[in-house]
Amino acid sequence: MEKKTVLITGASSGIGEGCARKFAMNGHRLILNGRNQEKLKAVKQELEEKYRAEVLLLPFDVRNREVAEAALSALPGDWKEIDVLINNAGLVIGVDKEHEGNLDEWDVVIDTDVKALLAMTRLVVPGMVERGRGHVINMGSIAGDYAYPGGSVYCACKAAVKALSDGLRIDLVDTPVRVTNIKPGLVETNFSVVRFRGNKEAADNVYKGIRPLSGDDIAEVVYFAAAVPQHIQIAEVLVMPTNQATGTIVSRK
Ligand code: 8X3
Repeated sequence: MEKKTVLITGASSGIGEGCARKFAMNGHRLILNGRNQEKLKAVKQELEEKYRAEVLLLPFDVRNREVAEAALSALPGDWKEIDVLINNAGLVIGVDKEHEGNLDEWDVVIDTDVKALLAMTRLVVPGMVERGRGHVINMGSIAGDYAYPGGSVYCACKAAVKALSDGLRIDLVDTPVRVTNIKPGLVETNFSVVRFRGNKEAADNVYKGIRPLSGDDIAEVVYFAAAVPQHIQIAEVLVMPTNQATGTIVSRK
């Protein structure tokens, strides 16, 4: 694949960081977004030192639409010409029942997982259409395929990511711009720590007795989708550990 400019949201850890590493080691240049400036700087330093990658940091909260717009329009020169947008930033807070949870926390989840993904798409894709090249890779989830206990709002958000991906693919059908929805199952990242509001033990239990995927594993799939020849559009990929069968059926030894 020729050198691409790749914007990754939520790139300071987990799947986003894995994607940053995979694209960097293959010679692409990166625009890394995230809220944690210190972590982003550490990722940038690693990628520059190990892979001599060109890395630009765009630290902002994706929920802040004005800041996102200003940051993107202030990108220098041809850095504005984003070839691959990886809408990865996402989270869930809590495992509460739909009729019992905290609406303010769910606002944060919906604003990040759905509205910010849509805003980034709205800001970046017109340029792709104009230039006649581009690829939007959304981080969906197995959670978007069907709801599971304790996951109502998160599952709804990831179902929305699937619909937004399918809708965008329809809207772009007469352009060369591709749209991919990646749907991971169990991936061991900070995601579960946030889900369990910082309870590391509860988070660790999610991955007990099973070898979960890593952010780097998902990055392999993301990279594959980006690297296949232009006439191939990987529309969706559901990827989970070998000992996971569905969102709720997991074999633990
Ligand atoms: C997160 C994966 O298995 O917690 O998107 O739904 S899971």
